[in-house]
Amino acid sequence: GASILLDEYSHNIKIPKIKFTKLFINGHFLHSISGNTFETIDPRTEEVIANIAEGDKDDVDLAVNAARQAFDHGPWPRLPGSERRRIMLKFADLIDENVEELAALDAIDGGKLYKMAKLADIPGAAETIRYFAGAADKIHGATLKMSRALQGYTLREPIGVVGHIIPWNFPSQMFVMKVGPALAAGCTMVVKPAEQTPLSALYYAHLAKLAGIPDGVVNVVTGYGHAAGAAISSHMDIDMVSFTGSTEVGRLVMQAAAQSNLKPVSLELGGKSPFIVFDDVDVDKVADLALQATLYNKGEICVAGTRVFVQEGIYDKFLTKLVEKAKAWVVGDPFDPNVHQGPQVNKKQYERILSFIELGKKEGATLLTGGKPCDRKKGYYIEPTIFTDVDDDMTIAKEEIFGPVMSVMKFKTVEEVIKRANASKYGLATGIMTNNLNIANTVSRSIRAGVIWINCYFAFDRDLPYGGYKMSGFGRDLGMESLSKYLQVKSIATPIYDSPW
Ligand code: TXE
Repeated sequence: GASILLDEYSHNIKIPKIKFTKLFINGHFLHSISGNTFETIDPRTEEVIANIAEGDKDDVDLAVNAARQAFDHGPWPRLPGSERRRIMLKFADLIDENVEELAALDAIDGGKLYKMAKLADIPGAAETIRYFAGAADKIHGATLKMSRALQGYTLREPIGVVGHIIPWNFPSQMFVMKVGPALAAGCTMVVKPAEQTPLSALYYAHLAKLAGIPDGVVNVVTGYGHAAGAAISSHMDIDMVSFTGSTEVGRLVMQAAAQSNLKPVSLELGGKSPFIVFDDVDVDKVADLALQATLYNKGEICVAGTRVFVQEGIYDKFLTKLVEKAKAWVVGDPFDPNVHQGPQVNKKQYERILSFIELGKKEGATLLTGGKPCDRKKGYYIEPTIFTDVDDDMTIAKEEIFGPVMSVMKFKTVEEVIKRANASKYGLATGIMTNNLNIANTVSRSIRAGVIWINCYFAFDRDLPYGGYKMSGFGRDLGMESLSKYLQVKSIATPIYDSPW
């Protein structure tokens, strides 16, 4: 593995040598069959971190074959749930034991704040595995029919070999929120991490093996979407695909599933979530929250609340606060503990965001603050950017930018804002800021979105199911709800001949 150049902040933090760069198939790290590799880049420095095995269709076939064998003949789906739980709890402990190394991997690979990864992402990943470990021995069917003539019940069986295709914005969280419930259900799987952030997924594969998860149960094929990803979604021997990523690729995944073996898919896609501020709120506090809702994880989060609707009574005051706070927001090296925002994940995203900013200006929105790259020699850093005078039909108000860019709009009435908030092809999340219970109840029930946050934002909890309406996709991650997509329901009926009742 390559070693990482230390920068001015990293001297206190042990940046790990990259240990795992190959595909993980049937319990072994393997070169890709083609021998090809791709570079994973440090978005702080634009330098190569490591060369990673580039898996394609042949490697996916190998991995699916291993997962198939492990499902059809291996112990994992047949173990008592309590045994799967025990092994998963060990896996979670190993994640905790390696928190610093995993946090550093996500920070160099994706530009995530090291401090956040260490305090939230990685311990949260371990906790998500524990949550689903606790479910492993509580997967029950139901008793449905008890009559003199018929007795019936359902079994919930693992769906089989699962393909997980995941994005780069939360490499650790995405990995465990897909793998955790599938493991608990007794499935075997092939995971394709995003090509931008392959490092931690390979590390998790190594920890899964150490924990005692049998070979072939968790396979990781690194590589590009059009090759490895497409091979998963069109595979005849994969029983289900769980995808998180762009709406565009979600459509391709669904098409490939339809054209191959009609495997069910779950899609967690893009969003353009409204953040609605009514004029009874504490402006200072809510301006802080609004800024977080746009800028957290550099705006690379599908539930970002970037359509900020502000009621007219506090509009001017709110804008003043927003600008003040945006100016105090620190962009810089994600290993620096004082930094709020690191670099965007790669050059493509960085350029895409900047082109949206240009479009915003061209379409006539007013640039209140930010709007350009940060003044740094290297790295994909963009200033926190706020637009006002944004019309609902401008591109920046409609399309997911996936960067630190907020659009602020003014509104008058509850009815008006419900209508405008719902006027989107997406329906992922919504923030409602008000102390008026009636308004909070009315708006939360009127918005067509999968997640509603009242007087909070990004209030994630692994017990709360998570997913979209409309073109934000379907199916849910997290929560006990997410288990069901990895399970089949089988109805069993038997006649009763001599019932005394
Ligand atoms: O996503 P892709 P990209 C949105 C966000 C972002 C935009 C583009 O707006 O700016 O998407 O990002 C794999 N068959 N989100 O291009 O391509 C790919 O390798 C099968 C929102 O990075 O959708 C990766 O593993 N798989 C989102 C995964 O799909 C394919 C998070 C996601 O990448 C494939 C990320 C194909 N043909 C981006 N092509 C969210 N919902 O959080 C690519 N992939």
